[in-house]
Amino acid sequence: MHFFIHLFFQGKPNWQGNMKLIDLGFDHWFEAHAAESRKSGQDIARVTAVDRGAYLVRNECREITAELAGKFRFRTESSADLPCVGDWVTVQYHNSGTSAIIHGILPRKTFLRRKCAGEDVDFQMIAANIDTAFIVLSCHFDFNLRRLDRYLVMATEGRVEPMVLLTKTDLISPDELELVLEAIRRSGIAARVLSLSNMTGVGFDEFRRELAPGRTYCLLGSSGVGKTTLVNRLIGHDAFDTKAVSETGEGTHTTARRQLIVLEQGAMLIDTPGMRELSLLDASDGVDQTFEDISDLSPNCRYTDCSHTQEPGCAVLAAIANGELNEERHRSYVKLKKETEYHDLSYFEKRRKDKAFGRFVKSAKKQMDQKR
Ligand SMILES: Nc1nc2c(ncn2[C@@H]2O[C@H](COP(=O)(O)OP(=O)(O)OP(=O)(O)O)[C@@H](O)[C@H]2O)c(=O)[nH]1
Ligand SMILES: [Mg+2]
Ligand SMILES: [Zn+2]
Repeated sequence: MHFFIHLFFQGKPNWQGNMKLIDLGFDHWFEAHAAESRKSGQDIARVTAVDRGAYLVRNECREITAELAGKFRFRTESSADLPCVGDWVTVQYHNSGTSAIIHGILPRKTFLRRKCAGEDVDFQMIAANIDTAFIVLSCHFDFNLRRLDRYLVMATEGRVEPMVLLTKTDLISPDELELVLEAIRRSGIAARVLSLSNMTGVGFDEFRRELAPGRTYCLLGSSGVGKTTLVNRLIGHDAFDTKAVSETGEGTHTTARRQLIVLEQGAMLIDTPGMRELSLLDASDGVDQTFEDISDLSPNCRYTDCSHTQEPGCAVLAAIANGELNEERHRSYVKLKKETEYHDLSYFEKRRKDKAFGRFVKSAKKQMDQKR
């Protein structure tokens, strides 16, 4: 319960009073899908926070606590089947509208998800129904093009527009910043890039102008890059905790949970805890779309199933040889493609086995019933 009191308090500065669902991002697309999902007596709300099975949802007039209906316990095969921050859900209100039961999740227009950390091969939902994801990198300690590729794939796979946001520009010289921007351009990354300093405020207004009313944004990136500092700057005071980091940015984790806030000018923003690892699952298409320069070449390869690693007549390898394609970028592509395909195999194999086991249990039960 403490968690919620905390959130209510933090939510106050952005309190908007009466809103419409459309102000929270509920557009025609969701409206059309709600017609199919909503049963009579149910309302629509948006999930603003999740904490170990407890939820906060927001509707036209307030933010309230919510619980999952019992059926979720039996009908979830993957954690991706549970509501996450940003989801639109069907709810039933109780206690004169001060609490809710979540009955269903509306289809997700876009999503951000990764493979959960560790051995387990399952999805971890990061957020749903995000319009633009800011991939936040500190140009001081954290800048790494290969890591950026991963985030770009995650966003692209989930149909979220990615934008790169370089922070802490006060810690490097303008020339060094120019080199960083140049490296991004040379690497073939097509996403837009913004840079700013939370300390001096340079670049902040340009960033703020990107945030449009009724749209939902998400801040992604390693711990310590300044995501929450940026949120506080937008709100205008220190509503959320931030913490100083070591030179390498390691060993810190200040933000503990994902949370959707509504900014004064009407944009919605989700801050997320820094990610230590970002592994991909079911993201093969996202890899191809992110590395469009490489997938555009592949029709010219001799073999249709060319992996672009060693095959004779490979147009991609030819482009590297004649300097048209960045070799590092190609290496990143091959690595990410292999990684997602490897995880996909074990994920779908496990699902297949689970299904087969389910069928076995069912038929065994039937036989027992018949014997009785
Ligand atoms: N010099 C400099 N320091 C910054 C800037 N932005 C943030 N910081 C500092 O970086 C530290 C980490 O900032 P946070 O906002 O907590 O980082 P975060 O990305 O939210 O980290 P997690 O919540 O752990 O994911 C704090 O000490 C901030 O004051 C910046 O633009 N320049
Ligand atoms: Mg934070
Ligand atoms: Zn090829």
